[in-house]
Amino acid sequence: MTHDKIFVTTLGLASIVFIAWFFWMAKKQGTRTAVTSSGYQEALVLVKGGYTPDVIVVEHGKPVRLNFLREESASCSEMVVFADFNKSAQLPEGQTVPIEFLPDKPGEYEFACQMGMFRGKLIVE
Ligand SMILES: [Cu+2]
Repeated sequence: MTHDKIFVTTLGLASIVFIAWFFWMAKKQGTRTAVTSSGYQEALVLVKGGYTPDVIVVEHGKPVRLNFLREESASCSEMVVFADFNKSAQLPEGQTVPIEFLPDKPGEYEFACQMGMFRGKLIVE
């Protein structure tokens, strides 16, 4: 192999490793909420064929507000349920619906549509 070929091969391998690492990390870490001026840990969750983001990271002991925006008409996603927090809400299409609760214990909590087909995870640290 010439030096050029070695260089190109190395670069190609490096970018594959980087892309794999990037998506793996992004999936693992989830989306951290931002603390807004209202004192809530807030995040916008898009509802369209699933939840985006589907892994949300918050800190325990601080109130959380997740703003769900449903951008589809499929009946599957018309409700979101946080069973562990006894919270659920109807999600009319095109409207932002806030869900507020106080996560007081660290852990991992699932949220889902009423049939459990769409799933997301809340990680409380
Ligand atoms: Cu569903």
